[in-house]
Amino acid sequence: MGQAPAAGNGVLSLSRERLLDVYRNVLTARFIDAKIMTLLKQGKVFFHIGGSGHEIAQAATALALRPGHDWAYPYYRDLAFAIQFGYSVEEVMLEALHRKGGPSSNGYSMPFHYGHKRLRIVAQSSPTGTQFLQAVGTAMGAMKDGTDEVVYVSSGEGATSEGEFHEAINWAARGRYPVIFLVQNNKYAISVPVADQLAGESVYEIVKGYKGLSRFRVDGGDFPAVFEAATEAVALARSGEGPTLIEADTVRLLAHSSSDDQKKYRDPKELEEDARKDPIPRFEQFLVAKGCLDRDAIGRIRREVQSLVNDVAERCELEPLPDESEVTRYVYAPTPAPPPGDTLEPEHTGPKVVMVDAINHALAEEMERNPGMLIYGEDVGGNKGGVFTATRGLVTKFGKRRVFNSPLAEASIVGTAFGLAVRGNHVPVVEIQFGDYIWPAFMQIRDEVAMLRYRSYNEWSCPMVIRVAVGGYIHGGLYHSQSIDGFFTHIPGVRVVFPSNAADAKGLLKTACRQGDPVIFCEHKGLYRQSFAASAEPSEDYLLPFGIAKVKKAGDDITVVTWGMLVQRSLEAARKVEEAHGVSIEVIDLRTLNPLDGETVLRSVRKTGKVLIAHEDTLTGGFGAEIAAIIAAEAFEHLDAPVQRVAAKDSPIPYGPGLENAMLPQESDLVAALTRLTRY
Ligand SMILES: Cc1ncc(C[n+]2csc(CCOP(=O)(O)OP(=O)(O)O)c2C)c(N)n1
Ligand SMILES: [Mg+2]
Repeated sequence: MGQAPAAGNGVLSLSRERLLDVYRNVLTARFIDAKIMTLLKQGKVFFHIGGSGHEIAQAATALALRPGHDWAYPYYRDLAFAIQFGYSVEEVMLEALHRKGGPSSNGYSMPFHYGHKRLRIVAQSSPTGTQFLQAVGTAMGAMKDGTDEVVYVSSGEGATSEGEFHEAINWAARGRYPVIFLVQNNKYAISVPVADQLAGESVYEIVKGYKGLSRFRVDGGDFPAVFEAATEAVALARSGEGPTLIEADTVRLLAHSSSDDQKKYRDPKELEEDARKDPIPRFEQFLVAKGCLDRDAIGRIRREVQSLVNDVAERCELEPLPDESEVTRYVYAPTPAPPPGDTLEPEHTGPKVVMVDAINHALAEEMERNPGMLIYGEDVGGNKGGVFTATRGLVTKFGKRRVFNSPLAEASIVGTAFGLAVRGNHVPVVEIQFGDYIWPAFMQIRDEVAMLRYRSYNEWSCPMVIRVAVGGYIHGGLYHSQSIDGFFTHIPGVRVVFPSNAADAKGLLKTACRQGDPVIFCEHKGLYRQSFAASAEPSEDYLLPFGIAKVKKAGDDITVVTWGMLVQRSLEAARKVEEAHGVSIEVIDLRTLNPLDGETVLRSVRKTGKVLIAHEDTLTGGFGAEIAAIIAAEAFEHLDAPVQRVAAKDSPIPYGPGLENAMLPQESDLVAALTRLTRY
């Protein structure tokens, strides 16, 4: 561990052919940068972000890895890494020209967001820093699976200011996971100089307190130095010695991207200085000194690579563009599991079970069935079984390899789950202790988990279940009571499930564990041990498909559409209004919000002509607004009264019981709204 490892042995072992191959690859990356900037000027490409100046740091690290065996999370500036790892010029060009057939995305993602299933490059996104935790998750899976795979993840120095970077270093060092963090310090994050970015201007210094993390700081233009550091890091990772951070000092020879002009904020002298440090001429000198190249060979290879890049670009311009009719094709798995079909619901005959125990049993049954399923979260790995005991006994039954504690970090929980899920043999079922604290994970859910399938044109997917304890009526105050359904139903790519009773919770959770897609599984804390939410326990083979609402009570005059805690309150209110006004009220429990069973809602509204939508989440922007809009668009002619909504007031949830009751929707609010509807 140190500023740079002892030089020599690794590089000496490299054959002339391998060194020349690296030379061709770094030249390829450099010429692609130039070519794409030309295509941009011609209006054929819309975005470029180049790696010029970073090539040696990237290629030397890639050379130490085994493509297709090891995994990679390269960042947008990693063109030379991608090429050294196995990306072809054609594949880069197809993506730059947003054509069909690129390995990362088929034209759905921006260029330079690398992804390649065969090479195990996980399709990348744009947020700076989300990749770190994902890489840790993939490495965690590598260790759990007993492999010697190593995971590469990279970024610039700016991205290491993101909290997730530090969470990832902590998690990787704590578990000694085989991750190589390559931080390419080019001294700028767009226009922000490193002095404004990092305490001490070096991430190598910043991370020195993490026990279990090895560290190197290298000159990123010095091929032997980077290769030695990377080789050492790979050896440590493969032999179970844990993660390494390599900080490589680089120069950014181009503007940040095609949307930037660095002359606006960088001194010409500094730019000249950087140009003098260009790592490619330096590498040429190194190869000449080693006797691998002479001046003629340099000229010849440069001409060959240049014409290859030009020829491939010309060919790729003729390739077809993606089919616009497919624009929403891979938001979700082509076939959900289990496929929706028979809606027959058996009479459950097991002994009565409360909801939290039904959830516990569903988890145990699915763990038994799927050896790739893993359960983790805060307080999950001990005898407590999470703060609500939903996971109690599972660690004893399935062991610490499969049921374990996470650090207290929600982005870490979801980010690592992403990294586990992409391996293809694991289904992480993670717990977020309170919905109120899911927000650190929001970036991972919104920008990563929900989008992976879409952005990679179905090449990668992210099957996972995020179990979240939600809801109020428990004197939990502002931060232990929130409903989150309004936020998460707004996200294409994640399913949102919200059971109201034990039997549904069991059947839906078992289905969630077998979905190919990510699922937000909302568990209402107030229902966990409620006697009215207890049910006869469904048998082990019972699966409740998503998207099938339940008519809890048939009726002809008014429809109530509801879910979660308000199902029971709606049934009570309906009975009272039926008695008082001689009407008949139908109550529908949606059970899953995404997918939404719009058919059952519309069929009922067309029959009754009046509808009340009731939910616990706040009114404005709540999912009820969406249902009201669907009814207005699809069943307007059948309506005899304005669509009514009962929801929480647009306010935080206060602590004092009287205040809490005043804020959250009560049975009396439902009775009042239903009574209003009887008058039309
Ligand atoms: C979370 C997030 N915030 C802001 C951005 C916009 N952005 C893209 S790159 C970048 C600078 C990154 O700098 P650095 O990590 O040093 O990498 P470099 O581009 O210098 O290689 C910023 C601010 C983003 N993509 N994601
Ligand atoms: Mg930078």
